[in-house]
Amino acid sequence: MLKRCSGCGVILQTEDDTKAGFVKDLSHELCLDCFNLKNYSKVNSVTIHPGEMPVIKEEALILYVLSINHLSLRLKYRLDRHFPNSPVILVLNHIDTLDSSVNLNKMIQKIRQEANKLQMKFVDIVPISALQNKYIDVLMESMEYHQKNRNVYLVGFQNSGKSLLFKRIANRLAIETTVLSGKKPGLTLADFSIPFHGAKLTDTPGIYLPGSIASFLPFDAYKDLLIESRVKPKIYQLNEQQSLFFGGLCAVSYLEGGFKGIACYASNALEIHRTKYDETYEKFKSQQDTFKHQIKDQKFVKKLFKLNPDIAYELAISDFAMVHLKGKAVIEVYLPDTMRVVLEEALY
Ligand SMILES: Nc1nc2c(ncn2[C@@H]2O[C@H](COP(=O)(O)OP(=O)(O)O)[C@@H](O)[C@H]2O)c(=O)[nH]1
Ligand SMILES: [Mg+2]
Repeated sequence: MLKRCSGCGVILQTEDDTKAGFVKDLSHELCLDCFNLKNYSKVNSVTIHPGEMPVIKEEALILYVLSINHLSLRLKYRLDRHFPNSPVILVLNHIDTLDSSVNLNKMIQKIRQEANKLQMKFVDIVPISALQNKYIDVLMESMEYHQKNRNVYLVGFQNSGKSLLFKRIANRLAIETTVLSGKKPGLTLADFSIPFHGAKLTDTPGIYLPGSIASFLPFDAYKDLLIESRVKPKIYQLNEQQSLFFGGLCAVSYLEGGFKGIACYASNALEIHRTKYDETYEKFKSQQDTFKHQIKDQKFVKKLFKLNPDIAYELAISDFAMVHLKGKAVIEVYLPDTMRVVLEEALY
C-alpha cells in the first residue's frame, strides 16, 4: 500500500529528493517539505501545483471558501456549472484582515445581487475567520441545515484557508486531523476527510491561481507580503500623472481623473512610495536594486485600465496589494507580464 504524507497527502517516496513526497525512509509520517514547514517554517522548493476546480460528481454540499484577498476573483468560476446539482455555501474567509469600518452586510448584499444577476445561487453566504475561530459555529449550523445527508466538500483557491477551516471544524467535533495549513500555496495535495453528521467532510487541494507572488519570489521574501493580518488602508491623494511604486514589484500610475484619493491595502512589509509619472520607468529601473522586494529577470509590461464614472473599483495586484479608487480614471500598471492584475467592482 502506498503511504501518504499526513500533512499534505502526497504519496511518500525515497527515490528523488528534488520531487514532492521525498522521505529518507518510509517510517516518516511527513514528507520532507511538510516536515520543514511544520518545524522550521521553511519552504525550500516552491513547486506550485496547478490544481483545478475539483470534479465532484455526486450530489454534495459545497463550501466555496473565498478569501477576502481574492474577492476580485469571485466571479472567475461559474460554480453552478461546476456543481450543477449541489447547493453551494459561499464562505468568506479572512474577515479579520478587513478594516473595522467595513460593512460586511453590505458586502454580502452586493455579492447576492451579482450572483442573482448571473443566476448563480448561493444557499448561504457566511463570513468567517478561520484564523481567529470566528463564526465557525454559525457556518456549522448552516452546513447541518443544508447538508441533508450529503457529503460536504471544501473547495476554493489556494491559500483561501480551507485546510485551517477544516482543522477548526474537526476540532469542534473533537476529531484529530493532521492536514497542514500554511502560506505556501498549493500545500494540500490530496483530499482529507473526516466524518460529518453521518456523511463526510472533505478538504480538497486548492485551485491554482496563475500570477501569484509565490511564482516570482522565494518563500522568505513573499511570506511577509501576503495579507494575513488587519491592514489599515494607506490613502494617497494623487494628482494626475503621479505614480506609486510597490517595492520593486510593480508601479501603478494615475494618468487621468483629476485630484483623487486612492486607498492601498497591502502588508506593512511592502514599501509604497510616490513619484512623478514622467520619471516612473527610469526610476523603477535605476532604483530596482535598492527595493527590499524586487523581481529581476522578468519582462515588465504596461497594462492600461479605464475606469467608468461613479463606480468604486478594486485593482488587485497578484496577492500583495489591493488598490481602491472611484472612476472615472485611467490607470497604467507596470508589472511582470505573467503577474496577475484584476480590475473588479470593489465590495467595500
Ligand atoms: N488572517 C487570516 N489568515 C488565515 C485565515 N485562514 C487561513 N489563514 C492563513 O492563510 C494561509 C493559508 O491557509 P490554508 O488553510 O493552508 O489555505 P488552503 O490552501 O486553502 O488550504 C495560512 O497561512 C493560514 O494561517 C483567516 O481567517 N485569517
Ligand atoms: Mg489546504
